[in-house]
Amino acid sequence: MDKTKFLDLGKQPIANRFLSKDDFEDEFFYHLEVGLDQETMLVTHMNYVDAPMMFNDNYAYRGSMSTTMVNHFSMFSESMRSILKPECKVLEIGSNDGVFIKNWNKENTIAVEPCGNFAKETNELGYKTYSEFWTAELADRILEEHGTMDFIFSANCMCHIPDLDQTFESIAKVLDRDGIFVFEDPSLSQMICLNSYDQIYDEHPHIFSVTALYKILRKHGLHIIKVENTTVHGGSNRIWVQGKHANRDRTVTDNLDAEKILGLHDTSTYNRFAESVAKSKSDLVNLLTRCKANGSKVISYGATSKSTTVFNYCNIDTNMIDYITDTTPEKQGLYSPGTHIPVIPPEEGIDNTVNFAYLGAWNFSEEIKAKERNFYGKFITHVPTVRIL
Ligand code: DWN
Repeated sequence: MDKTKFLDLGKQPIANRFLSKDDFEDEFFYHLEVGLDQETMLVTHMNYVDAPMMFNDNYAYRGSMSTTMVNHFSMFSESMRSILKPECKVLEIGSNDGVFIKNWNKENTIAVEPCGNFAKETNELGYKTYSEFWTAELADRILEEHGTMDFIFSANCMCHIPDLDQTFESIAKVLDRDGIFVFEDPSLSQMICLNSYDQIYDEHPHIFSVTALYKILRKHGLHIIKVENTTVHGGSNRIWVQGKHANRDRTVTDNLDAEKILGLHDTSTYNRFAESVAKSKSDLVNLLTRCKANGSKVISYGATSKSTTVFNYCNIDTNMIDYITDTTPEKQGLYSPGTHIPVIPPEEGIDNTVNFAYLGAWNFSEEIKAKERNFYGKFITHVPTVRIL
């Protein structure tokens, strides 16, 4: 890959590794630099963090912690069942805590999840779950044990895998000739439009455009037949793929054209984005500094991988943010990666002493605002601009 660097997000930790005080001294950091692959137009890290450093038996991110995502996967499953035969064979790659496969029957559904703590949960639910990374060897084993798959699904996983060629080549092998492969990941267009640079962290080695995926998938005999632009996770694209030449609907050309108009083919777009990111940093630090100077209590809502990127890039620690609230048991009682802000349950941290809450989980702002309608303070966000809501 011939990559041209356009963004430097500085020294970053493992975004989802929440720590106890004893872990601070040996914490791992890497230099997060982002570039553009000149051949495929893929936006990707200049260097990748080794997968086992991020995905292991203590993985903290639990997909079912938001009703938004539970409903999102439930509605999508219902729509898929209406077009698939009842006995269709389903494979999910990156099944996390089962938030998607729980909508499918156990007999015809298998899953791949390298994080052992979650693979254990879905195996105990009765879903055959391979607790491994998706590789060509695993694909061959699945093909041998289960035959080809009618429906392969992957949410917030494909953009987590550095080697897309091996990944898509292996998927093409396991996908039935009449099968459908659907995956969804954050949209590069949305990141550029929302200035949501916090979509970039160790677990996201790539931020996908349809343009780049079209070029990469085609090398492996996979063809995009539909693109759905969804609002989840700060704006994602759901990509529908078939292994044979099939009639593609107009959403494919619409998205390819929209990306060209947005300037995703033009390196100056990425240089302007980097300038916007630098401005976002100074605006956020200035706002939080003013809040603290006025004696306000400022917290963060949602201990996200995204806010790990923001807090480490902007050097935001307990000097500006008193603590972070989060509903995930695996994160509570620990400290955030890199800048070591304590994480506590919302029921302990959201009260009338709080003047401002930075939206670490801004992608769930509607759900959060509905949940916290009695919140006395005000929310702060950085997307698309730094401001008090
Ligand atoms: O790609 C990924 C996405 C899907 O999830 C993973 N690599 C890592 C992770 O990224 P994230 O941590 O930025 O994701 P979320 O879904 O924005 O994280 C939301 C966090 O906020 C969770 O820890 C749960 C928490 N939360 C909360 O405390 N109160 C969420 C809601 C909706 C709430 O009301």
